[in-house]
Amino acid sequence: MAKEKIFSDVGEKEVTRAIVEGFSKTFNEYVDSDVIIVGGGPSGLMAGKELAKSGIKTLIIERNNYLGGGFWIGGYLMNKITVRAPGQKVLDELGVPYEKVTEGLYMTNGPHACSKLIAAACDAGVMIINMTKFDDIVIREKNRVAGAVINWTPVSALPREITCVDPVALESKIVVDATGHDACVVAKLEERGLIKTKGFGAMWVERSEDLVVEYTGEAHPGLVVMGMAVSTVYGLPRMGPTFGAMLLSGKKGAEVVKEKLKKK
Ligand code: 48H
Repeated sequence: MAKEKIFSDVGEKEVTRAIVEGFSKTFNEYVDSDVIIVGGGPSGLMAGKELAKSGIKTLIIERNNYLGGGFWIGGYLMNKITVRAPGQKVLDELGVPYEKVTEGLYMTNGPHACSKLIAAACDAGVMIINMTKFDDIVIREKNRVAGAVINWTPVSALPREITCVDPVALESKIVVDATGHDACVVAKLEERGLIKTKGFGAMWVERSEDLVVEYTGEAHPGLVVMGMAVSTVYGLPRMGPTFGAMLLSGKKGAEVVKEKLKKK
């Protein structure tokens, strides 16, 4: 007697069509978004979650095939994530278990914290495109940032002689630079003499985290900066392997974006 089949009769062509059509539909819809967040690290994911939760059409573009940036492995190749108070309140919100190390310092496991944050952003309705590298800015009247020029990461990674492939552009009301130390979006404004960045300063955790949250905001019309990119833009001290400011900067950045969208 023939064994009963476990799986359906769906073949390769249906699988391929599902992927191509599904991606095209999403991509087509998000060619025009309210907000494009460049960078899917802790600050970008946090902001994306908050924005999408408020019904704002939010797209995260991430150059890697994974999300989370530096949030998987906190520091020194040891996957413990620390947050200084009040960062643990965000861990509570995300349902991430943690331990108290000492008064004002909390510790959790990177994979657990990062996967919960990614899931929260996805649950809130953020659209995510991976393996997509931010390449340049779209500029409109009065040098307002109005979108992102992107290309597939493998195309950007190969020498020009063998990948002479033009990028495409996405439009949005606001662009967010959440690309970490390199502040890649701001760098494109700087290349054109539209902004001057200072580069992040030496480590001084007690100062750094408050300042990063304080300076999170619009760095140029249409461009909001959050996370470690804030330190790079304003020359603030770095904080080392602790993430409270990244999470709170993402939250504050989302509030700034919401205010900007109200005025548009
Ligand atoms: C698409 C890009 C591009 C690009 C980069 O580095 P991240 O984790 O950034 P933050 O700011 O959310 O968090 C910083 C934190 O991880 C950290 O490094 C800390 C606290 N350091 C302290 C210190 O003293 O050093 O994530 C940025 C994300 C990554 O996933 C990148 O792959 C992505 O942005 N990205 N995506 N196009 N051109 N550049």
